[in-house]
Amino acid sequence: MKTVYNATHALHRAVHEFFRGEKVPAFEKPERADWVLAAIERERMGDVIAPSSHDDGVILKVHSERYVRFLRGAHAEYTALGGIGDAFPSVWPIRGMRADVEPTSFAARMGLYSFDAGSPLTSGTWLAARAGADCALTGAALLSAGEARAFVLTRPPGHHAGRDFFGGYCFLNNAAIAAQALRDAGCARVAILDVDYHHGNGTQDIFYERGDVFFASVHGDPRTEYPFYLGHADERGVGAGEGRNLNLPLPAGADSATWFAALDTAVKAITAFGPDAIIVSLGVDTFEGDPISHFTLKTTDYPAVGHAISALKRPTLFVMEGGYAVAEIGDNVVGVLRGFRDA
Ligand code: Q9C
Ligand code: ZN
Repeated sequence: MKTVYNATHALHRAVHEFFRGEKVPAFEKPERADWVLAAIERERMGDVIAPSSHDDGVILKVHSERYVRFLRGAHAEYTALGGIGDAFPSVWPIRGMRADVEPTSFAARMGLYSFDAGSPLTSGTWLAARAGADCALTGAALLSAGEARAFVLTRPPGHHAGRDFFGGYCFLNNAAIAAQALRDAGCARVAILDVDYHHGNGTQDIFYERGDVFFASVHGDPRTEYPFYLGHADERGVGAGEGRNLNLPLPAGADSATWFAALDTAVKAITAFGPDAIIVSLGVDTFEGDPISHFTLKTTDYPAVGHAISALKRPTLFVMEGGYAVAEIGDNVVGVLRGFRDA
């Protein structure tokens, strides 16, 4: 299985985030990808390749033009205004306020295009995220060229980024970009299976009204878990997308058997949809030792995740999302990929 690796990921290196009233070292850090790459090489999972360059065409089908324009120049704009270090939003257009008028103020645009204050925007965020989109597009091209599987190893992650907002450490939605590329390359139906601990609200947002991309997610119940305001079981899609969105929220603390039963439900629903290709939003923050999440999977459980996904019997692109237990992240990710490959 080839790995498309974003070698420029470390350009995105947030210093702090806010946690329980304190500034703490950012959880989403470069070491995450370094450790996954080390495990890929140690376990001889296959060639590690660089992405090829793609224009913005597919990106602009899943993200709005004004959002992409903002993101590309945001940190330089912040610095020119005297901003120091990483940029954070501080004001948001909540219900009843105007999101259609793009303000001139930089602070106001930071809030317009984000939904939390936990995703520092750094000097290298755009370059790293844009290279990640190239990795997603390269991964999709591998599947279109006949590969049965591939892995996109990038950060920052993507599944919380919606059509015109960032948050949850995510800026460009790599899984959504890959799904759109596969559609454009001739797949009539694509399914996205999101196994990250957190609901993939951005991916759901992008495809909620579309019938051609099925989104299924197993995640912590948003009543208590981030991203809180989306991910409930009654969100089933609208219009052409009706019935094409499946949320399987589980209580924080859910055990492995419960989690695997939900995964099985998602796999059955995707099988019924009949996709031509699968994108897996692969977060391993379901791990028992994850510092910000509350499921209880063990390292020895991860091969069974890959095995369960292989039952879909479709070309499959794994895209790196969350997972913050750095010492174990490599074994957990490679476990999934090995379980899939050896099925
Ligand atoms: N300060 C992904 O896993 N903050 N994003 C949680 C810790 C948001 C996670 C509280 C977590 C986002 C891709
Ligand atoms: Zn997550």
